[in-house]
Amino acid sequence: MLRFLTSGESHGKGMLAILEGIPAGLRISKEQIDSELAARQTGYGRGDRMKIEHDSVEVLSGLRGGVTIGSPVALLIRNVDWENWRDVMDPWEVKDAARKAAVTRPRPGHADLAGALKYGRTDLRDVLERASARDTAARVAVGAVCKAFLAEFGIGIVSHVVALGGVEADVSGMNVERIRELSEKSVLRCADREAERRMVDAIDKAKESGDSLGGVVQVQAGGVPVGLGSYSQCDRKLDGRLAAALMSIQAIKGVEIGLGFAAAALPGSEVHDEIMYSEKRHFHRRTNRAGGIEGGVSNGEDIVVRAAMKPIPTLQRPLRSVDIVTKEEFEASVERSDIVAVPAASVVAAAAVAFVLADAFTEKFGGDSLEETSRNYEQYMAQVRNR
Ligand code: EPS
Repeated sequence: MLRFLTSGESHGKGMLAILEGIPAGLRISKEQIDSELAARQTGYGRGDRMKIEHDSVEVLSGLRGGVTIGSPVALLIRNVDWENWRDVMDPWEVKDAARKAAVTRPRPGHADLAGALKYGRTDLRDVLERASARDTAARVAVGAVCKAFLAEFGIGIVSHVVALGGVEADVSGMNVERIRELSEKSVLRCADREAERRMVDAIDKAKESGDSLGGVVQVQAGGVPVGLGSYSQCDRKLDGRLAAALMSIQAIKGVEIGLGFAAAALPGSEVHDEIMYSEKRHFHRRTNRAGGIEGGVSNGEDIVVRAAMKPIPTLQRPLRSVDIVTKEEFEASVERSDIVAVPAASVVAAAAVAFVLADAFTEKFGGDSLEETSRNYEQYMAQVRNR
């Protein structure tokens, strides 16, 4: 079983992740992790911070010669912006001027107020630095290792933007490879060129009016064996674990699996997937409305999940708020911010899905070395094929 922790403040020295439980013997390249980190930084509508950062991983432990050795994998992404924030963020000494410039106006939609009350802080920076979506860089690094692990077993993950600012993409009739190819070339990680154009217009309009936009991302995982997760306990259900992982990404407000909310309005005959059998494809489904999961267990079809992201709460045209010291009404602080981070969220969502699948995979097949995991996997797959 896998677990990970992350640490780091947005303008501190860097973001750190420790991932434990990846079997020994997995080959990983720095380029694999860095290309995922770079993908997370792209996307039309991001703010100036992304011009400062060039995320790149430094591995502190767990690898020798590009191969995992079974010990915790520690992944560090340094914050370039730290140099500009030393006086404010130094762990030992914060300059007086920085103290005087304490943030006391909580921004609606952020963790600012609830966090300050919970942790007893008066400078909201103590809250917003950790609550920041900068942390998703660490989650993406973890996801990149998990993707490399899953790829050993033929599991591939693709993610893309399916809606932004109310504009919906149409990817019907496109296979996963086509979606991957088109979305990777898109400035919004969207496979529908026409929709992408209208999304860019919506972002330009939002920028002009000092507003921000949200959207929906979709993640699809192919090659997932039947039997990951379990119906036997609520905390082992694969759909519940995916939903928790996706909902924990900053600004995600809803998760759907397969038909999701649409299923609630349809008759059962249009929701469930009929079971078929052929020598070549073995047990399979005519449709995949369940999104590859039934009873909390993967059923061998592609896993399809979507996550809805709210518009970024930091607005250039700020909302009203109350100063936590003076209790006076103000317009919330204007911090430098993105207008849209939905394309980035699609990369983070894929990383979250990769972690959950890798966790469920190691839980099912065990193994301290890749060789042992592979042996267990092959035996199980042979057992399934013989049914
Ligand atoms: C974020 C605010 C912005 C974003 C940041 C998340 O950063 P800053 O306050 O430095 O301008 O750019 O995202 C990242 C730094 C990142 O790497 O994704 C926030 O408040 O959550």
